[in-house]
Amino acid sequence: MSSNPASSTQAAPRVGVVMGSRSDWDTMQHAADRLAQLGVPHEVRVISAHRTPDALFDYAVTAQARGLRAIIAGAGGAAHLPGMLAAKTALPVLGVPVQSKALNGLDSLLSIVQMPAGVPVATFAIGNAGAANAALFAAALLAHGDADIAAALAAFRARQTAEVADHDDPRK
Ligand code: RP5
Repeated sequence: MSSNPASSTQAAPRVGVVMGSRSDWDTMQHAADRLAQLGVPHEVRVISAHRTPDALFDYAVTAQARGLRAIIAGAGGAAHLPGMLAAKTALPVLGVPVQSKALNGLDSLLSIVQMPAGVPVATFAIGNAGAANAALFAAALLAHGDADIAAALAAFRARQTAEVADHDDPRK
């Protein structure tokens, strides 16, 4: 497995990044970008729980056999995509509430986080931060069995720490 970001969408995908609409891409690109930076092979798809339910079921039931190890699912409003994926796969599903226009994403958050016991969805923050953190979490899941991803994750954390220390005077 290479940690070269350029190879992260060419190797067999280990993480699926799915979203309910193309309109979610502005948010979900933060997950895909972070996976690419960490060299995590991934794929990106638009799949809607409401508009393409059969495609959702097919994606979920074939995901593990295709080699995916986690699914990051973003949706907004009545955000059923992460929960329905979790209902049809044993893979970890990482839910990203997309910020909706009507309710600023509180609807998305509650739709994703309030799963019934027995069908878990790991739920992240609303919007860009949630998408980026879902990618970091997926990388952490994979890092246990992949030294390259573990090293990329450690390097990212070290850079992040150094950037804060290097700019610790907010007036400069
Ligand atoms: C959800 O409805 C999608 O995840 C999106 O956040 C929201 C609005 O979708 P569009 O009407 O922009 O396609 O299913």
